[in-house]
Amino acid sequence: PQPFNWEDPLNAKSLYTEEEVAIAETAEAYCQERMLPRVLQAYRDEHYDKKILEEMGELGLLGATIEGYGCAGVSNVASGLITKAVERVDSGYRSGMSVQSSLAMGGIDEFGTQEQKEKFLPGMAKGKILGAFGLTEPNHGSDPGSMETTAKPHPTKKGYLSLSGSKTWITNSPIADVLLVWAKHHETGKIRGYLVERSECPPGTLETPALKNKNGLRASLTGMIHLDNCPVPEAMMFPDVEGLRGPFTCLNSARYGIAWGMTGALEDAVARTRQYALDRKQFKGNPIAKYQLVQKKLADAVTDAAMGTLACVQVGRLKDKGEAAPEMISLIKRQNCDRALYNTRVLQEVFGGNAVSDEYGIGRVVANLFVTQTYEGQSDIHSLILGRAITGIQAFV
Ligand code: TGC
Ligand code: FAD
Repeated sequence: PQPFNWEDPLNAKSLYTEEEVAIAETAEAYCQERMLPRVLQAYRDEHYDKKILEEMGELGLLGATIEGYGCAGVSNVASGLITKAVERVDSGYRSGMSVQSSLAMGGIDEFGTQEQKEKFLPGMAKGKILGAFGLTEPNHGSDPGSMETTAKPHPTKKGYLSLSGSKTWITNSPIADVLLVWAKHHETGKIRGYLVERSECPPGTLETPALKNKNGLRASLTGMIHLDNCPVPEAMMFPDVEGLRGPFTCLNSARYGIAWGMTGALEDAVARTRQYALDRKQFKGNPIAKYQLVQKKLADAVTDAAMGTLACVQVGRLKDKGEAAPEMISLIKRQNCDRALYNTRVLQEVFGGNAVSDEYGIGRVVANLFVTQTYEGQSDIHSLILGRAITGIQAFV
């Protein structure tokens, strides 16, 4: 029989191309050697080092599936493997990357004019221009279709629209150079996408305060976006896309990435727990890894990580062919987030009192995974998306 590898139990690696393996190795080396040593202090200080995006840009890891504009143009599986490597270190670092790559760059690539693409994408690919994605509002999270932010003709500036409203819980907003804001257009009442450039906004028209004292995702920067009659050139509106199809198309890629990221976070928790259980001795000098209840916890987590990875590979291959239904992405986002959160909460028990010390990392992973289960569609919302597809009846309202 073939030997069993607990780190890749179903031999997912056999499904990757040589190029995908090489990309994964580059990403893993960067993440383990240069990101991991920073994360404990960053999490304590609630600090996000924006140089990380520049470093990722130098390695070609940003907007990696985009063709042209200095982007690598790799497969969806390769991009998933990058995401997995980053989230193995911390969900906050993956969050910063997802917003840059999938939500902001992805939106511009999919819906932007040629001028918008040329203006932003090359700098964003290098991590020199930072992006944010403003959909959620204080009163409208799961139901973004009810948003209140509006775009009206600017009262004094010809050729400009005036954006007003507030967005909240926006990753990277305090440091973003370009903010992709979704707002209702005055003529049609339909949601449109607008690229708000910080450097072009007169004082007082754009504020992006940070949201501090988070108890999860502390190594990522989160803030608000306040727009007060902010002038935005009409040329900075996405020309064609109307309605929720715009933001949700961007979310399809980001949600797909989170599903991959979950397998990295869970594998990291498994590796930490396995080592701890082998080292820690209780009752007659036995390592706690000897006890069946501890072994079951590891077996459950390893199984979910392995199956979650295979599901991501399948959806990634379909995505490359343009054959991935959005509900498939809801399925893997929900499943991988729920199983990662469940399993890490159980694995945390193996650390006993030491779980409470941040040095062991497991508490950070659990706190982060609550957020990943919540953003980009809370798991129950994805249940309803799937329920609608199964029954033909929508249960949101
Ligand atoms: P619904 O009637 O379902 O759809 C409205 C229009 O949108 C189209 N559509 C999609 N298009 C592409 N991809 C998808 N996945 C799509 N889902 C829907 C749909 O075809 C329709 O088009 P049209 O042309 O007919 O108008 O809209 P609804 O209002 O009933 O939606 C309900 C629901 C619950 C599905 C939706 O609102 C939802 O998914 N809510 C969750 C909100 C969410 O995910 N927010 C994410 C904010 S961004 C974020 O969290 C970033 S975190 C980043 C990080 O730090 O990593
Ligand atoms: P609510 O919509 O108020 O939901 C609260 C609870 O009610 C949830 O459990 C939900 O499932 C449940 N619920 C709601 N409606 C129903 C229903 N019809 N049936 C059953 N249950 C229901 N947003 C952005 O736009 N850009 C970002 O970059 C971004 N980054 C984020 C970073 C962080 C750290 C966090 C925490 C959030 C971020 N978000 C971002 C926002 C995120 O997408 C929202 O928090 C999420 O969509 C949920 O919205 P809400 O918080 O308003 O919760």
